[in-house]
Amino acid sequence: MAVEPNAKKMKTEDSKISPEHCAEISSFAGFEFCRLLKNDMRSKTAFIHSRFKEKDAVILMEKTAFETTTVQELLSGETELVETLKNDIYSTYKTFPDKTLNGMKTTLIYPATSQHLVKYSEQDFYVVHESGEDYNKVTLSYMKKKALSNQWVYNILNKVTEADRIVFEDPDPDSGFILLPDMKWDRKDTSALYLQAVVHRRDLLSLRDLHQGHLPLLKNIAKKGISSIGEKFGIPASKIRAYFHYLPSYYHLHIHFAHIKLDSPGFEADRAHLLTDVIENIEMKSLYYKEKTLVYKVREDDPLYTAFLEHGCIKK
Ligand code: G7M
Repeated sequence: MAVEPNAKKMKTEDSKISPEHCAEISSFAGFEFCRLLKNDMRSKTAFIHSRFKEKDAVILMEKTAFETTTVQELLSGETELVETLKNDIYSTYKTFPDKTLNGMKTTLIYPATSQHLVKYSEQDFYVVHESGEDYNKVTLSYMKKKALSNQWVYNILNKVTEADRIVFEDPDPDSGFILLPDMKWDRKDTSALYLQAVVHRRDLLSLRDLHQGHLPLLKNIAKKGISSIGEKFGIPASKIRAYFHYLPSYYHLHIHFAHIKLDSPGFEADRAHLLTDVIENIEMKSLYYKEKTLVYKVREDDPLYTAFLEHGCIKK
């Protein structure tokens, strides 16, 4: 794993890199297979529980989309074809291109916590109708107790990691943010562009915390996020959707910016809230997101599901 050269010099509590992340990993030597957590046929991703140096790891291996620039190279004598069917003018083949044209994307989470193992396992989901009161009584304490670490967010904000990937920054402590590629984007195909704007301020956990006092922040992100995507990638506002997730996976306010062509993960009706809608809703009613019943799905093995069940928010 590559680490920023000055990473180890950073001393502040919220800008550290764990020692495990300082090691370069260039193969799976030493990784032990534990079990397949999930095999997602749609995204062609395998989620694997592994052990490395006596600690848990989660590995996401994803078959990636073709690159327009290298497709031509596939049609060469180096590409081996093994016939699997032939009928009249139709035939199918297992295809084995050169390894440089056949890479997969791997995401490694190491050391992984039990929450990561839960997050990436196959599970049943249930629909929750979370009122403002449910949020205060149930969700908020869950967020505080069970939150995944925001360390990676603070590393970005402190320029400890991913500094070379920043697309745009407004450093203002109240209305500023950093716009950078989401870890899910390979940064090659701009029609699959997927960025996120991470706000500098640290007091906002999610959409639920927003009110009219945050309109300058939201409008600033909407305006500068879109204009910097136009300048850097030549993509117009009409091709971009900007949205929050509710619930998000990390409780530090961030907004997703995705190309309209991207079949974005988490763009379902029970997860995505468009930035423009959020701005308008707050303009009409400052406490809109404090009071609104928000509908989303929770996993059966998530402690939030049990908490909601006990609180009577889930109809079985
Ligand atoms: O669901 P939620 O709105 O919380 O989305 C969080 C997003 O953060 C996901 O789309 C992740 O792919 C992205 N993400 C997670 N991590 C740990 C990182 C990271 O270390 N760097 C970047 N650039 N994105 C990340």
